[in-house]
Amino acid sequence: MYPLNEELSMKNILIIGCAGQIGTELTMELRKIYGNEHVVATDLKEAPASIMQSGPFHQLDILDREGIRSLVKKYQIDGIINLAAILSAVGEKNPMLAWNINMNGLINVLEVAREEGVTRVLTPSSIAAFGPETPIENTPQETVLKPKTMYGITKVAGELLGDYYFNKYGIDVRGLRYPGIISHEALPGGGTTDYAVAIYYDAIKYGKYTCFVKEDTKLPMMYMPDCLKATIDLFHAEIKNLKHHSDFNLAAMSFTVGELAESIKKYMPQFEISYEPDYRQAIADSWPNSIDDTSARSEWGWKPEYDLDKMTQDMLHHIKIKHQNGEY
Ligand code: NAD
Ligand code: AKB
Repeated sequence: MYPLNEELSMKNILIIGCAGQIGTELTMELRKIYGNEHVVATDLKEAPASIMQSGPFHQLDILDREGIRSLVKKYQIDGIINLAAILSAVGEKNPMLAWNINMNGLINVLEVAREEGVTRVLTPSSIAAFGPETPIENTPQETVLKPKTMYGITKVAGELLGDYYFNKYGIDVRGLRYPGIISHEALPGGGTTDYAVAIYYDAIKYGKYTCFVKEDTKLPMMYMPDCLKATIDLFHAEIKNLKHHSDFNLAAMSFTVGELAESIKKYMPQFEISYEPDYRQAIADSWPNSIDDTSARSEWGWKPEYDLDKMTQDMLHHIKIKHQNGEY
């Protein structure tokens, strides 16, 4: 699935934040590629059984720099993927928590990488790095970065830090500005784009959904298989081809909530949607409608596979099985 050039791959990878929406699936994909013992999974909380039973797992607080260091030494880690973060909606409820985890956590990762000779670090950014002054359609790679959320502020600072550690210390730090990620394996962790996941769960369980942003709210989104592919492909891209490092724009599809509901209605004609916008509307309104990801395409060959209807069919299929199995 992911052709791997020996020279581009790491030997032992540490994943921090493995139990979240992305980590739950990325950890297992990387274990398929590297072998279970070579992917060390960590999170503040316990991870799903699939992760804890298939390879090394440690409970680790990203704020514990010596804890990170001791795992890096123990497992001879040469690549770190940092997924621990407080996302936009939870971050606006508790901005100091978002600052602490997202910034002090990242600095711990980068400092351990520098001091212990870790070769490569991947730490995601987000469309939250953009703000209302950013061009809203086809947002360029190089553009205004004036986010209005604490989460977005930490993402911009994280991109700058990644490039700083690359230029000053030669650590190969890489990152992508993920759009909203949609998946059916693990629930999202408190972001603004969570409605695009919740809508499928409620469609199957109740046949209806009340959305916390308005019908015409349009955001860039991506289905998890494309997110995994992008992350793994960038992690293994040849460095000589990279002009960017920590801040790749990344796109797959963009749709309004109304269009998302119409897509579900194609397969569930009885589905109903209503709208009760809350504080997350302002966050969504500050983010772009669509993203220009030309740099990702030209520097490391990025190309998405899923569009809205293809994703909807797959999401409904998997969530229906979960519901039938009594999993939610
Ligand atoms: P998530 O909230 O689902 O998972 C984050 C994980 O970090 C959780 O398992 C949590 O337990 C863990 N964590 C929190 N505090 C920690 C701490 N102190 N120490 C160790 N672990 C801790 O997030 P996600 O959606 O998997 O996001 C992963 C990364 O991708 C984040 O950097 C996020 O900003 C970025 N991102 C995600 C999306 C998306 O739509 N999911 C979009 C853009 C960017
Ligand atoms: C959020 O909504 O906070 C995340 C993101 C786009 O970064 N899903």
